[in-house]
Amino acid sequence: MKNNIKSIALLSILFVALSSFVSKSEKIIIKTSGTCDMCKEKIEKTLNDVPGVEKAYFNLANGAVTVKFEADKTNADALRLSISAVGYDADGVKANQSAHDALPKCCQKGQECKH
Ligand SMILES: [Cu+2]
Repeated sequence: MKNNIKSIALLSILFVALSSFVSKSEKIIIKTSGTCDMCKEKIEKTLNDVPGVEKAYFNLANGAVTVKFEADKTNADALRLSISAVGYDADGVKANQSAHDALPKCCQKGQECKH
């Protein structure tokens, strides 16, 4: 009986620890104006440097970046803003203009990367 209570207690502690770990993590997909390898590197690095971001993956095929993050440390709007700050559109958030103009020519909107 004593052992039973012990293992139930242990199990519930484990469950609470696990569920709090799981519920903190969120995943979103943000559409960006990035197009090439350089854009990919820049956007992934920018997001991976944001505190709370677990993993950012930029899909070259459609310019969308998948971000896994801890919901109590950052949020979707903050992530979109950090993409905008380095010169790219992020969903409805327009790119910061001066950051955009400082990008390599082929990474700017309306251009096509051929490398
Ligand atoms: Cu580019």
